[in-house]
Amino acid sequence: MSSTDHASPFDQWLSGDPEVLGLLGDETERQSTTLQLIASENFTSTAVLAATGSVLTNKYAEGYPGRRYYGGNQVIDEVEDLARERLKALFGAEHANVQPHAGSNANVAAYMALIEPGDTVLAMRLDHGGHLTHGSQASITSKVWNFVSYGVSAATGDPDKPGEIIDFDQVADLARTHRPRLIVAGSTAYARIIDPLPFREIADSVGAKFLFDAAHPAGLIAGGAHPSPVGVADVVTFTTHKTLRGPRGGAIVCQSEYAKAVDSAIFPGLQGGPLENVIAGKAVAFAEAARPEFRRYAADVVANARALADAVAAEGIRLVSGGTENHQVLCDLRSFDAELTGKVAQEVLDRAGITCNRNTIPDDPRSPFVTSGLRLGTAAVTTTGMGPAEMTRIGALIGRTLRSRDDDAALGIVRAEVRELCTGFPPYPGLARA
Ligand code: DSN
Repeated sequence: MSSTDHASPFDQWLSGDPEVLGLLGDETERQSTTLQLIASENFTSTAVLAATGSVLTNKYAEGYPGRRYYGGNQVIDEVEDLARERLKALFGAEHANVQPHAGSNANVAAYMALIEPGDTVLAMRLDHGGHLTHGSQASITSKVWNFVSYGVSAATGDPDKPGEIIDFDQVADLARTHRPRLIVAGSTAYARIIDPLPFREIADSVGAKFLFDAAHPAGLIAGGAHPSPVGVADVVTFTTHKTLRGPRGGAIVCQSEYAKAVDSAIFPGLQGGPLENVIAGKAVAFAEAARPEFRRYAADVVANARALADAVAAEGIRLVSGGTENHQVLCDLRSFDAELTGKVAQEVLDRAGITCNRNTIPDDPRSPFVTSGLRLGTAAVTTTGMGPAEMTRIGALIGRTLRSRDDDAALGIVRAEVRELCTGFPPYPGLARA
């Protein structure tokens, strides 16, 4: 990234709306001067920003390329076809749907395509790392389908075999007992590789279909750092904005036999007009993820997560599952300070310019609003060019912040150090305030 600061086209185009322009400037400043450690976030390229902020937002395009319900979609068809072809090539998939507005929509559409209302689904427990759409009581999914949940094994306290990994014996037992029509792999807070093969074997043993929700590791899969579930699972859903580094949205790839059902589930089943500007941004991101340098990026994300995990562990914070194999570091704060909740830790880190989110940890005694854990992620900081040395420094800053949580002066010093660290790694030099 160049280091020249200049006014962006956005400044000019928004000059008639100083309120929104000001807020965009504030958020650019926040993203540039604080550490973005939310595991589900990233910095897109400026090419993705340009496509997402384009005239394609003006077009109604209900339907699919060649089968639209509105006129004037000749160019839009080419945009969506380009995105679909790039996505199929990226993952070696038979069919792609790039219209899901979000990962949640993609998951609900996959359920609609694969099973009937009332059918039983076996998916990961929310408090062990599963997603809301994996059957949480708060989600529509639990009202339409009958969810049974598997979790991770118990923590052992043994550093060589720490536990807290997916318990495939439990998955197999639950599958035999409940005979699900669908088994879901994938998580939102789990720091380990999820191997699709044992899930496939268990699904086959009970005649279930298999959905892999790759929302978090999609970029690691595209970059060759994690095994691909494509061709193993019947359907793979994911988000495009986490490790894949595209615009905010979802996508689905599947085997040809499910293509029609998946497409019908998204439109007209679940959504109306697709966001073709976002689909253009997805096309750009899929091409970027196919480049050799994205393989380096995916490997660096994982190496940085390991370095960050080591650094926070050195501060006395216990790592759920004993470490990490992906972009996430899941911290159990009770070892650091039994009184410190995830909520308080998130708030105090925010004050110091370190942005992350509180998270439940397996069998968390506290509520999901309070929690005993923190989830950290390295996808965004790796995009800015930070490496293991910066991760070590960030781990130490986190420790200092949490120890100094009642000391405003000490927090101010950390905040200044964070700002200085970020100055060397600007995510959008061209968008910096003049
Ligand atoms: N909320 C997203 C995350 O942070 O992982 C998942 O939807």
